[in-house]
Amino acid sequence: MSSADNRRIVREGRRNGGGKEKGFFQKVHSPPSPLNDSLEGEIQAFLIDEDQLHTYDDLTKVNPVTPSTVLKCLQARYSVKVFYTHAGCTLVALNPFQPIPDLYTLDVMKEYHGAPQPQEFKPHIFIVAEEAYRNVQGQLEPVNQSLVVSGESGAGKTWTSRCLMKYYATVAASSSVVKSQDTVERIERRVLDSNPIMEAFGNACTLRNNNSSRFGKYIQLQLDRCQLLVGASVQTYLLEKSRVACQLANERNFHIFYQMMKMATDEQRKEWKMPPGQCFVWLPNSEKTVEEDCFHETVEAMVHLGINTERQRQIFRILAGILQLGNVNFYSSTDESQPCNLDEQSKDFSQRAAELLCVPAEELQMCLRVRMLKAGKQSVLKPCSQAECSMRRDCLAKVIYAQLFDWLVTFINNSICADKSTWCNFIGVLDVYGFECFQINNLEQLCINYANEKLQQHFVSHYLRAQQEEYVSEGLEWSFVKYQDNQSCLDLLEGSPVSVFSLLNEESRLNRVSDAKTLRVRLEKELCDNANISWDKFSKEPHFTVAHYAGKVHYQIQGMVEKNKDPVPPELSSLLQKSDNPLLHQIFTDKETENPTTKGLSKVTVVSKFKNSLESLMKILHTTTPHYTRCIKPNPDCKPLTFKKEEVIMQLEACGIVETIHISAAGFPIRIPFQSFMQRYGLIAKHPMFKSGSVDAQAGGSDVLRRAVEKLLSVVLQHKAFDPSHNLDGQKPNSWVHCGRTKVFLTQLMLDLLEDQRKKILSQCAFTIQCCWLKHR
Ligand code: AD9
Ligand code: MG
Repeated sequence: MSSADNRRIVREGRRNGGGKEKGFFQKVHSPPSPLNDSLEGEIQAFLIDEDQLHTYDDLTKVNPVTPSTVLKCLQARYSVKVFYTHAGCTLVALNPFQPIPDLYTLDVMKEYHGAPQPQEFKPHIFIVAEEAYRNVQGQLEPVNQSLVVSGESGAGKTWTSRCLMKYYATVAASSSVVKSQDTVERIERRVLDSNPIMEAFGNACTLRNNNSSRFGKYIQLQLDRCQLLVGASVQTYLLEKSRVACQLANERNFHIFYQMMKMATDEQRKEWKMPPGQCFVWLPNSEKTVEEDCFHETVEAMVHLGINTERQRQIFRILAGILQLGNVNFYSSTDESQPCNLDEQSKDFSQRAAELLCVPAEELQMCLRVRMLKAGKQSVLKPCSQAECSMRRDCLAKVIYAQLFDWLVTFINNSICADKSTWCNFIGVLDVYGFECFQINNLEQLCINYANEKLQQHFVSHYLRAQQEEYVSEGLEWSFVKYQDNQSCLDLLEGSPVSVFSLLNEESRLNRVSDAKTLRVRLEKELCDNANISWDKFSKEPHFTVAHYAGKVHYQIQGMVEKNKDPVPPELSSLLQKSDNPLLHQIFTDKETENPTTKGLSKVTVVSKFKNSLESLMKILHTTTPHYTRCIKPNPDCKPLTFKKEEVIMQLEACGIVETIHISAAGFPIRIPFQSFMQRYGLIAKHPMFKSGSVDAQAGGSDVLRRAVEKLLSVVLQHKAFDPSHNLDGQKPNSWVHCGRTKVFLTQLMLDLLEDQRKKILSQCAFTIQCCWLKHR
């Protein structure tokens, strides 16, 4: 347990709903039923009233807790348009796939924010938001919070993240304004406006989701001493830049290109060299209309963030230049010593690309077709094959786009980040790409699924394992609830000394023409002991299969090493540095200055960079109090209000929701170290009501402290906290509270009781002081 954990009351989750419902609060030690049980059969044996299923707002109240009973309950709620349900420490959010009026209005926000006990309201993402917000102040010391939103592609993570940001921008709105060259904006406006920009540049229409995030994002909302929002910072993870130059059938490029194409004025079209009717190879499926094709919203957000008109012009010219590049084709020359040819059309497109990117046209054509080889001090020019030319063209587009995206993120950060002296705590919102399993998966999916494994591990280790291990180490009677640990999958992917990543990196560093078969053989030979990897012996393509926590994924090996090296030919970098487009010039010059040794050719592999950035993220997450929201996609076709049992149960199973419910239902969500407990509640012991009690609030030494805590608790419980209206429902007090070796473990109900009492005593004291003061005046 980290030291941060010892400083605070650890709210492992929301209130333990099971504790309130008579007859439902019980320790459930039986392991969850296997998935392949007959669903209908189990549902027959359901012990709770089926007509009332939709009223169960916490799955810990369901009895028995099995995948099928949980499923049935969620389905009943979905059918009456109830989309949020608590599952102990986790909030389950079902995607309605249609706007729900009145669910996220300003009034609803105010209601949850203003409520003394928002947990008593209907489950909602705003409860999670509010709990994190109140937790920042903590009962002892302020603690940073993280809202971890997970789920598969299209489940609703980005939507949920936006709701959370809107909530804080509303309830924590400060009056601070930020100025930049041309604009003065309120900070909340700017923070919210970072979304449409990042989504325009980083999201795309995929087979799973019309607005799929193709990058990961962790946004820290910075709060000042008064808990007002004074700024934010964004960290992004691995943009899927390959999409710029290659889109799967029925998928699209990033939204921003379609926004430009569809919404440009005649004047802009002229400037961007996009005559009406012009087809661009890199803009497939442009006839498809999605809500996100909203150019003016992107431009408006740019203005609010302080991107002035000239900068916008530079950005759009770069993007238009990329599109022109995609229409350039190469044809092998009959004479191998000569560079590939361009037909007339391709010459035109490369000419336009050069004009838009503000680089010399001749030089651009040369860089795409001829490679410079260094032999000692001499340089030799070597014509590239047709395939190599296409690769260089794609590489140029990808590197420009990725650098432009990074520049935008840096700009956004400069525009919204508060000065360190003005904020003291943060609430982080994590929205990463969901688990992906396509017919063909490559390095991109390997990284995305690895990120999801890391998050699942964070959840498992923070909640499922840590909570149970702590019960045992603190001497509580506890039977372990089994859960699926994904450590061996992570060992396979990132472990040492040998793992998929280490072998991939070794192959990438060896400067030889990458051979998929060699990597395939090495993986099989060196990782055969790990049960999470397998191979289909009859497959023609070299591949490997990983058993992820969320399912098996087949990864194609062809091209993986090259993608991992992600080389940028130095000729291309130097060409871009010469650009007369000030933005392009700046981003490539800055890049070179940052990393002078690599001379434009990044030596750090993609997986190493990604692994490092995820490790930093995990470190941050471990220092914060996490709140988990599991988004569920109720059907694969994104159809409104359609609930497919098979689809949902797979997701519930994959994220271990049943185990979570078992542990939450039987556990004590709040733990407080003895010392902190006495500091906060010791004053209750001094109340005249406890005349007989000689509890020493300042007691020291762990045994003495423990006895003091026990005594305090027993008197509080004996007096039912002085208030006969506190109905204990005949429950034994020890189902509310347990003293461990170093900490007190409480249900939410017990904490509420203590808090009520403390408040009463404090107000009595204030009243007495006021009376004395008036008397002596
Ligand atoms: V991915 O991993 O980025 O591909 P997400 O982020 O999980 O995915 P997203 O938030 O983009 O999914 O949600 C997909 C679509 O579902 C949205 O575009 C909305 O049309 C729809 N959605 C999601 N949540 C809600 C909601 N609470 N109410 C209404 C919703 N519609
Ligand atoms: Mg998303």
